[in-house]
Amino acid sequence: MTLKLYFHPLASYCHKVLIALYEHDIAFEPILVDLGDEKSSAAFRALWPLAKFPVLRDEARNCTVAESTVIIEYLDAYRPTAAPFVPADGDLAWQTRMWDRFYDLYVQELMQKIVGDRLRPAGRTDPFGVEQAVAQLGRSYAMIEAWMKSNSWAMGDAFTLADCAAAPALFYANTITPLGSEHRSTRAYLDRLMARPSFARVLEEAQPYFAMFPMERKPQVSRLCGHLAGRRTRRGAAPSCTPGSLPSQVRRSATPPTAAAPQLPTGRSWSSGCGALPRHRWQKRFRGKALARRA
Ligand SMILES: N[C@@H](CCC(=O)N[C@@H](CS)C(=O)NCC(=O)O)C(=O)O
Repeated sequence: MTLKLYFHPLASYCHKVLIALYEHDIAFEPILVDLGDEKSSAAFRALWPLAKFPVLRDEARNCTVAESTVIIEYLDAYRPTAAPFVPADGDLAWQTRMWDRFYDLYVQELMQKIVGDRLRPAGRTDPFGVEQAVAQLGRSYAMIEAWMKSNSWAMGDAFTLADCAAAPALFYANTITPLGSEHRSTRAYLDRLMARPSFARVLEEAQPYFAMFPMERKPQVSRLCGHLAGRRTRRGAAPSCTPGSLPSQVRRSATPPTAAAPQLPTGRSWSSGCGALPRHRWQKRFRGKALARRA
């Protein structure tokens, strides 16, 4: 096993890469990073001082690859399959990268802005920034809705890098700013994503950690399926997202969660992004330089 993935099961950018790995059954060793644990955190910082996950380590090629999009492009290059995540055709390639950027920057980052505001110390929150993020998210939803009226996946018929980005971004965004009745096609798209075996498996593995999500509304794998119960996806399969109703091929291939949900001491919470960090540590991070950098 030469690939190691440093990740956290709750982290949305990690979900993006896990989807790609599970799509093509690429073997890897999962290494759960607990930023709240000195040893785990120090080992990760030694590898990637920015301490942002996911990070892929390819021992055979002696490469450390960071950034979810870059990791997926790396998999295309060094674990090639018949269905690359970025199509070979030049026009399809730039469009795929454009939608990948769209979902990262105009769905995922906005969602993280809204969630991250919850973690700021009293008096240091950014209500105007959150208001702007919610408004921008509404514009992004409208764009997705228009596109998804006539497409199965972000790039049409093929499942690409852009869908890997869209799945966790829409899943968490829908938790905090639910898609409405005017977003029927987007909801159906999210439903298709959640029914996709690769993402269903990621969600199943993330489920033990959902209680750590720092908003009143916790992520629920079944929520969208409930709304769409009985509907058929374009692929013909009825949505099945709850772990109990996972497609059989997922149940077969799903290894037990790489690590059982760690016994987290009380007070441990979600970090600025999505990793687990004890409450006192993320409070410290917002002081002094760290606060200036992040504000
Ligand atoms: N642009 C990066 C974003 C990575 C990122 O923000 N990761 C979050 C988890 S979803 C993280 O590491 N959070 C931990 C922290 O900020 O302390 C990517 O695409 O990989």
